[in-house]
Amino acid sequence: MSNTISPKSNQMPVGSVQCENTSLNLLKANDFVAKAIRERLSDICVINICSSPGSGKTTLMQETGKRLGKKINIAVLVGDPETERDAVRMREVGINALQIVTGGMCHIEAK
Ligand SMILES: Nc1nc2c(ncn2[C@@H]2O[C@H](COP(=O)(O)OP(=O)(O)OP(=O)(O)O)[C@@H](O)[C@H]2O)c(=O)[nH]1
Ligand SMILES: [Mg+2]
Repeated sequence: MSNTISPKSNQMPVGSVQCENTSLNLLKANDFVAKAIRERLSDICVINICSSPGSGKTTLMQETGKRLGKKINIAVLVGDPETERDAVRMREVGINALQIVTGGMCHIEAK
């Protein structure tokens, strides 16, 4: 975070230490929830696919579904800032998919 202040601002600079602590607390809370989820899913193979927008994640899952869908149970949780389009694309090849629409957020937290 920048420490620069606009000439017209009467705000104090934002200290980097405070920001780091805030981030750490948020991450700790996320880790706590994530651990509980991992324990509940301990008998399931869970794979996190994360990459740049448009890099082929949904296509990869569609092709995986076509090739392995009849041999193993596949379910997908898909996150997107808007729309259900990716879940629809996966359902089209027979994958059970649930879309998490974040409403603008570009990441998904454990809860
Ligand atoms: N040439 C080529 N195109 C690909 C490949 N994989 C995906 N595409 C194309 O790249 C575009 C984006 O693919 P998606 O699977 O929608 O990418 P995504 O990562 O799910 O995109 P977002 O959900 O928007 O982040 C589509 O037009 C795909 O057809 C590939 O291996 N080769
Ligand atoms: Mg996609």
